[in-house]
Amino acid sequence: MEGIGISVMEHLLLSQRESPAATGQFTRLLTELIFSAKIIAREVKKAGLVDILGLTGDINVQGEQVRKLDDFANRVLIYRMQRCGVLCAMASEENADIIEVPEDMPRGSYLLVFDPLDGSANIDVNVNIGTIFSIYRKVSEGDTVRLSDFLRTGLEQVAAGYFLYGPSTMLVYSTGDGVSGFTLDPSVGEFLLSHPKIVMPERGKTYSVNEANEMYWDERTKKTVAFFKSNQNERGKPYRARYIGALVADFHRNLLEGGIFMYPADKKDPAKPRGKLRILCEAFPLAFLAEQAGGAATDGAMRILEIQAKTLHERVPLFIGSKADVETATRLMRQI
Ligand code: AFP
Repeated sequence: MEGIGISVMEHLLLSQRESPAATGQFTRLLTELIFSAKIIAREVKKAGLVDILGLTGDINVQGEQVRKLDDFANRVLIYRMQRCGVLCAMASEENADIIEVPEDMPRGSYLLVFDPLDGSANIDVNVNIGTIFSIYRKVSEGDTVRLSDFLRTGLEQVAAGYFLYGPSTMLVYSTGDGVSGFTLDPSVGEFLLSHPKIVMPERGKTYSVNEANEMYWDERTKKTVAFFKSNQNERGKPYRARYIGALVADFHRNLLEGGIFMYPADKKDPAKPRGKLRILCEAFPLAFLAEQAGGAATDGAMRILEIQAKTLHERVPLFIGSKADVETATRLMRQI
């Protein structure tokens, strides 16, 4: 019926019915995640009107200044998700260690990894930000949750997605059967299916990279970025540069319109060349979505999803987006 879309709940229940082994636990998890995101979206919308902008004065595990909204989003997610009854532990970009669901609360077998507010440096200037999440099943035996339960390959994700707080609030997620996008209808407070079966264009027209880092790049990286600057896309036009500085927003644009996002390794710390983005809470979930939408993601040499995470806050170089563009970048990065 016109004007009444498919709600995310209806979508979830339909998928649940299609998999006979489903117990409803995953639906419960996502329902609580959606509720948390609605609370975060409500607060984001008030930014500028209430005292939620600026810094808390703390430094997080990444060595970055914590912003008030970052801290708020992190606390909402931990508080709500601990109570959903189907998780045994979580890992947040903001917390040094894993967060176990307390023993006096109902526990399940799922694990949740999240970046509570990606792109949080954009908060104070009213530019898009988002919450990225990734879901796994516990693999170790017994009740104790081990660090090894989180140190997996991206291929083991059960689901991944993000909430984007922009002009409209969106949920984009995949359970391994394609990617669906939902837009929050604020008048009824429901996410409605707005982007069914998202397919990333094979080649894009946009490249996104922080070119101010060029002085820290090696020759291969400089050549790879130069390729996108000087070459033509499939429409015979030069690629255009777009960089928001919030991975989730840059990724979302490229997911819908095609293109490549690059955050290569750099030598800002000359002793330790490395990428900036976190493998567990940024690279794995977005690589999962990219592949599910027909795109690709590598670290410049290897498929992101095949990498074995070694630490909770490990960082990785990232080349992600339209398949042909990522293949080109990976080929150029492999050349000596
Ligand atoms: P924050 O979540 O700390 O703002 O970091 C954002 C981010 O991890 C990612 O979303 C951006 O793409 C990237 O950093 C931007 O980094 P640069 O400012 O170094 O370009």
